[in-house]
Amino acid sequence: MTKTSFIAPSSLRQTFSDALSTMYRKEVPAYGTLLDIVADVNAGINPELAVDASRLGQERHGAIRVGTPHDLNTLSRAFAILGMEPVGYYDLSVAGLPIHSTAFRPVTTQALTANPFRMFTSLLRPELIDDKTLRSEVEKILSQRDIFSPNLIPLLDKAEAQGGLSNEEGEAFISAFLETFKWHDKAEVSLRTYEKLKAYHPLIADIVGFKGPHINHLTPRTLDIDKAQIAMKQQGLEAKSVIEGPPKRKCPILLRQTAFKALNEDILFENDGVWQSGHHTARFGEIEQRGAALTQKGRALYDQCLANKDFSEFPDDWTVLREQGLAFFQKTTSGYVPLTYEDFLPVSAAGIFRSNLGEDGDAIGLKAKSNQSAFEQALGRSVLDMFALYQAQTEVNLF
Ligand code: OOG
Ligand code: NI
Repeated sequence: MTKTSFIAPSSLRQTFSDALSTMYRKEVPAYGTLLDIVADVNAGINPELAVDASRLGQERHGAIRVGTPHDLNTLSRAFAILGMEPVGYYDLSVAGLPIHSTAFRPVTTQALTANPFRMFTSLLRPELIDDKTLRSEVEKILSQRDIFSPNLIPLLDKAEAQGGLSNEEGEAFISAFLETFKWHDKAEVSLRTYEKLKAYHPLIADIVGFKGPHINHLTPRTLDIDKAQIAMKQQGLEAKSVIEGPPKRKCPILLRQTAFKALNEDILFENDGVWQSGHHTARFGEIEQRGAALTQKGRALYDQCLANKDFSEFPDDWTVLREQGLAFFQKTTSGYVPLTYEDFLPVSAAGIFRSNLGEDGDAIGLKAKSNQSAFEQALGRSVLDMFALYQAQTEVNLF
């Protein structure tokens, strides 16, 4: 087969993102309501206000949590086929959560414009479980579980060996990969084991207790999160009271997010052939408003403002932001436009995790350090530096 007959990674990513959205809409009807609210709000706003309007309707991010280095490594290989690379290292142990994360996403302006789908992906750090008995139980359960469809691996090997996939192979790859993200209403562990995991931390029950890393939210991008949040409440979705990230501004920067509370869902647990019913809380709804990507200088100022809970020092004018080197801009025929922030914010992510793990999702006292090298070893490669990627984007002229 010649190289030209391979389906483009961006096209596979688009198909995957659409398929995941369709699946999640069926699984969580409130997600459909959220999409409608966001579409209405966006339609009522001048899209020129968007940092990048062309991609709006199809823009989503999802999140999953996996248990083993092998799982993360396979995900990294599979996302690469969709043109998604791991960007950034997020240490959630500082927030008392026994995980560390990255975001898989497209990295060039061209690929981002084609489809900007991203996946926030977290890996459990069992070494942070200080109860040794529980830790070995967790490791045993995880070692017996395969989160990937048997159809996926041969296609993945083939894609890597031949440098791409044909249309038909691409379709088979996507449907096999989609399996990994499905919801399972039957747990893989007994109710007793589930309760034990949950008592230690609900995040561990979520990662370890099921057949796979069900997608826990899929987030559309809105142009006005304040309006969308009001509409969420009007539609009876229990939105959180605070919006994570920077305050409302004339020139949006980074990322503002809000979520509705996770659903409490019915689950069946098996114990020696006897089924018991119980519940699990994992899936929630989230919306986000994306603004400009900040330079390292801009990010340092943002972090300082966040720590002081005072953003008055942060300029709110595009020209000033550009002249002071606080945000990234791209040159177009109509002048300079800010680059969209494509990544996540660890403080917001920690807040989102906490509010969606229910009342027991609080921090546990972790004597942890970040461990990017262990994460990268699991991943099988290093994560990319977001600032270098934004810099590279600014060097591409859009005309
Ligand atoms: C991921 C939470 C992080 C975001 O938007 O910051 C996230 C999770 O709950 O698994 O999605
Ligand atoms: Ni999210």
